[in-house]
Formats: sequence, structure tokens, C-alpha cells
Amino acid sequence: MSDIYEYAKEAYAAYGIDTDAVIDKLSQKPISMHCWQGDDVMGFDQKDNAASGGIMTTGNYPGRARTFEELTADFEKAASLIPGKKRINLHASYAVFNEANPWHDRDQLVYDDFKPWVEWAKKNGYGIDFNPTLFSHPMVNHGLTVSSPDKATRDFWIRHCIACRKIAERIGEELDDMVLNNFWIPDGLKDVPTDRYGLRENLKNSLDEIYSFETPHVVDSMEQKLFGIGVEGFTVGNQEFYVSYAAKKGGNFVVLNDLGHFNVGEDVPDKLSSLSLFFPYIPLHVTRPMHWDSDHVTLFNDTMKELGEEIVRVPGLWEKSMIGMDFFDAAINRVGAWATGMRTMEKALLWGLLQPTERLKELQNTFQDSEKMMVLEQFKTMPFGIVWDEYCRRAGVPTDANVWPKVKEYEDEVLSKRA
Ligand code: RNT
Ligand code: ZN
Repeated sequence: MSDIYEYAKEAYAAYGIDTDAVIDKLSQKPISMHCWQGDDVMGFDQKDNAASGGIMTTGNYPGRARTFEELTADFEKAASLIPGKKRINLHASYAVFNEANPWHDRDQLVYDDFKPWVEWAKKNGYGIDFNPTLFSHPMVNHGLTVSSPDKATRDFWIRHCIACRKIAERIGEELDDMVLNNFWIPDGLKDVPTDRYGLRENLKNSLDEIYSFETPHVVDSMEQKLFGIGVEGFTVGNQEFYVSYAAKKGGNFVVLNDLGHFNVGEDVPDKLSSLSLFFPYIPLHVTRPMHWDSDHVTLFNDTMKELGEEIVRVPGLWEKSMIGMDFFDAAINRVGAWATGMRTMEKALLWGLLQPTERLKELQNTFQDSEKMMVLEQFKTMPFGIVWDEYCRRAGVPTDANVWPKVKEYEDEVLSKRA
């Protein structure tokens, strides 16, 4: 242990914060790393399928993963640069097809299509989360899927969603774990709606059908959005719809908050304490919106610090939060993107753990506002970076200055050789 770490340890100990205990706690909290940063959300099931249906990736940095083998290799490389426990977040579009398991469409997916992922995850000690893929597919009809007025369209996607819940359940059984199965349903209209109710009624009826059977290993979540690309006029699944739906269903039905899916100025960290009073799980998609839901790589900014603070401050939220990342930048090295964004999340949690939480609560509740303000200021310049470095060292991953050299080495040796 370095002298400098001893210095930081003492500095925090003076305020009742045990940095060794903090490091241990943080190393046990899993973060779900999304598979889709590695290949620009293309997936394996459609030919050279740029993301469409409400989302878009921009850039063409060389080295995109094109196969299961490449994507898992890149994921493992990135994981070796990130401290802490990891899960992998999979989309249904990443079914593994080959000669023995020829292509079939999304409404026909079965567990075996994902078996290679499960075996790989077991080998690496990763948990798995799952997502039905209701975008980047020819059956997205006029921007609509399960809420479409067209029955054939609705039925196709209902079959897909049911297949996905069964797959998620089976993954949970195989891993003896809870799997987050998150629905992001892109349905919306390009221009102003004239029948909002009808589409929302379709969505409700479809969800009732999709959720008509029990899946004890699955946390069923729904992800709201303000608007999507090409569907700027109206989104069927807004926050009120999904919060109401999940609350009525009860049990493990919850809403997922994506940091990029709200009005500018609306604050996701602020929402967590409200949801936490009513729901057993609080899933998140952590991303960095720029002007809109642009899904830039997360950086250690004020929103992220506040997120870390809330996850620590809200009673039970450390356990209840299911943190997943959701950024995809095709304009920069993708392994570097994963490493940076995931490390940011770890930093945010460490930031939260290194705040004098109890004291700050006490100060607010006894109206000592001046002191509260000053303590908050003081903690901005505590030796946070030293504890972060020590956490990385104990996890056997590089400190910040040494991440890029490792990424560059992999780029030179592996990524740049991909035609
Ligand atoms: C889109 C949603 C959704 C996707 C992923 C790929 O706006 O955030 O979560 O980004 O499912
Ligand atoms: Zn998301």
C-alpha cells in the first residue's frame, strides 16, 4: 500500500469513512456492460444492419466486431481494463447462428440461439441481462410494432417478446440468477398524433398478452422515451404509461430509466428516490446525452456524481439498483469507449461511497444549511483520485493513465487487422 493511499485513507477516516470497506463494497456491485458498444448496435441477425427504428449510431472507426468470436474477445479485453463485477447486457439481435443453427426470424428465437453466450458468461463469471429487439428490422411498420393498428405486425412482435421472456427465464435458470428483461419499444409517430389513446390501448393489450405467464427468474422492465429519431411527433410508451402499468402489475414489474430519455433539465438521479418507495428493483441505462439522446460515452460529470450519490443515499437503492450502460459511439475506439464509460460508472459509485452521507442528511434535517453547503464544497477536493487509483490497483486493472496504452496495443495487434 502506498504512502499516498495511507494519506487518503486518513483524510476520509477523519470523517468516519473507511476507504478499505468502500473498496470492498464497490468491488461487489455488478454493472451490466452492454454488448452493443462493440458493434455499433448492428447485431448478428440482419445483413449489415445499421441501427434504425428510433436510434442511430454515427461514425466509422475501424475495428468493429462482426462475429460472436470478435465481440466476446473485445468485450473481454475491455473487461480486463475495468475494475469491479460485470454482467453482460444482451439484445435478442445477437442470437448466434451458424451451420448447425441456421438463421430464423425474431419471432422464432429460442434459448439455444443464446447458449454460446451463456456458456461464455459462465466461464467468465458474468451475469446476463436481456432485451427484446424491436428495432432495426423490416417488420417495424410505419414506426410501430406491438402498438400497430395492423394485427399481423402486432402479432409478429408479440411472438418475439414472448420468445424473449422465455429465453430470459431460461438464462436465469441456467445461471441461478435474476435476469433483467428490458423492453424498449420504439413505437411512435413522425408527426402530430390524432389518436394517442388507440395506440396506447394497443400497447396495453399487447403487453397484457406478452406478460400473461410467470417468469420467476426475470425482472420485467419497461423503458420510456421522450422521442426517437424519425418518430419525433409522439411516443406511445411514455413515462406515465409505463409507471402506471408496472405499478398496477406489481411484483417484479418495474420501469427502467435511461439518462438520455427525458426532457433536457429533467434529472434522472432525482427520480430514483420516488421510484424506490414503490418498486422492488430500479434498473438504469446510463448514458451521456448531448442535446438529445445521443448516447455518448459516459464521463465523470455532475450528473454521474449525483447518480452515485443517490444510489448510496437512498435506503436500499444500492441493492435495488440494476445498473446497465447504454452508449454507442462508432467514431472512436470501441474497446476504449467501453473501458471509459464503465470506469466512469465505477467512479460515480466510489464518489457516492466517499461522501459523508449520514452527516449531510443530518445537516439537512436540522436546517444547518450553511454547514451543509460548506461540507459539500469541501468533499469536492478530498483525495478522491488516490482512492480510485488504489481501487484499480487492488482490482488488478490499470490506473487511468495506463488505460489508453493498453487499448492502443489491442488496436494495433487486433482491431486494425479487421478488414
Ligand atoms: C434507445 C434505448 C435502448 C437502446 C438499446 C440498444 O433509445 O435507450 O435502450 O439504446 O436497447
Ligand atoms: Zn436505453
